[in-house]
Order: sequence, then C-alpha cells, then structure tokens
Amino acid sequence: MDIHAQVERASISGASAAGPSFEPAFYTVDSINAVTLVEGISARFVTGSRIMFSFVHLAPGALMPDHHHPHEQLGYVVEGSLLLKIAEDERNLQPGDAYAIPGGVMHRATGGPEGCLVLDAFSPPREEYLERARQATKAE
Ligand code: NI
Repeated sequence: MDIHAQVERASISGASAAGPSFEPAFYTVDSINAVTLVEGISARFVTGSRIMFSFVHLAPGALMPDHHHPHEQLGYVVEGSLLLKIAEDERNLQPGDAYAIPGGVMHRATGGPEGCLVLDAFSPPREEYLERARQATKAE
C-alpha cells in the first residue's frame, strides 16, 4: 500500500498508523491545574497517547524519594537547580541541563536552594498521574 492510501485509510478509521489518536489541543501551562505529587512538588500535565509532558515545580529542598517506573523519562531544567541521582550517579543540575532515565532505573530528585522548574517527558504517559489530575479537576 502506498503512503497516500495509508493516510486515506487512517483518516477513514479515525486512527493514524502510528497508534491511538487524540484530539489536537493548545495549552497555557500556567492555567493547567497542578497536582501535588509529594509534599513540595507539584506538576502540570500535557499528554498525547504515547508521550506526556510534566511541568514540575519543586520547592527548595523538596524531595522526590527513590523510585523507578517502567516509563522512560527525559527531563530539562528550566529554572532554579535540581540535585538528581540516577542509579549511583548524583549531580547538581542547572538551567539548560537535561537528563535521560531509562525505564526501571532508580532515581530521586531534590529541589535546589531556590527551588526548581523542570520539564519531564514520559513515555508512555503516567496514567496514575493523569488519573489524579482528572480527580482534582472533578473536585473543583
Ligand atoms: Ni521518575
């Protein structure tokens, strides 16, 4: 099947060849309801079907304790600083620094003295976080 036939078939079925579909959307991130992940750490989510953004605010000294998940996690420090430990490697990250955490690898994060804003991307999306965001929206 050539690419035009594939695209046409995809549009008829409502799903792309790349996987499940979702509605296109635009967001003002500051207007998204923040979900508290642990004390001093909150996040705003933007999700597709197979990838999710998490805009995370960490208060100064706030700790996301050791954890791991099957989702791949990529991150970028936007503001402030972050002490991040991935497996046995711990580093102090500044704006402009990025990281990549494979699924299943232990990691933890602590907000720096002025706190931190990081952008995390997860694949696949963190369904448990999205469920908490839905509950928080419902409770308003
Ligand atoms: Ni994580």
